[in-house]
Amino acid sequence: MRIDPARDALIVVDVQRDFCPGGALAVREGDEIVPLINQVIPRFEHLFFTRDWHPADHCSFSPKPQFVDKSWPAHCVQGTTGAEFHPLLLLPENAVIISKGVTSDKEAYSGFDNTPLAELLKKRHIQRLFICGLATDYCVKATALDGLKNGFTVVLFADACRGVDIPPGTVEETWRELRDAGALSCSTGDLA
Ligand code: VGL
Ligand code: ZN
Repeated sequence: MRIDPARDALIVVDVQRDFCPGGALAVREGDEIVPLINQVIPRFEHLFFTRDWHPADHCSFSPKPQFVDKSWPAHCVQGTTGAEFHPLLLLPENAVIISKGVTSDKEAYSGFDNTPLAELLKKRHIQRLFICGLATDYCVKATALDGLKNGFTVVLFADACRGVDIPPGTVEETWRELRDAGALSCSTGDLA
């Protein structure tokens, strides 16, 4: 897989403390993807880091979160430690941070949902998106599907994604859905 730095963008989805082990909505092995992402970051000129950035009374929060019904423990509350990017994640100066889910009454899994992401990518004449991050079955999936809907070629760094996987099998099903929708996948080690 050869990167064209002028036409390719890297989108790192929600690699935040709350989605990593020890966090409020921890994804199993969520932190294991950080060194893999750090390895590919220098290959890209166009870098976008999405973050879940919820108000404290966000509509997805529940004191009895069920997960399967998309009710969650409070997570990634604006300005809190849990909302910070993983401390070891490289964040180059030229990276663009895309905040989503920023109003109480609206859920937003996709990095394109009520953000300037599509407009920024089009302004930069980006054609292909490389996507990785957390969680495979929610925000990575929604971002990848919206990328396809917006006309981009989408390639997932499969080894640099981890999912919630409740119930078990959800992540596997997600990969099928992404493939059926036209997304491609590769490994971070495949970059020439
Ligand atoms: C996410 C559940 C709730 C994600 C965000 O980043 O995939 N999942 N909020
Ligand atoms: Zn959220």
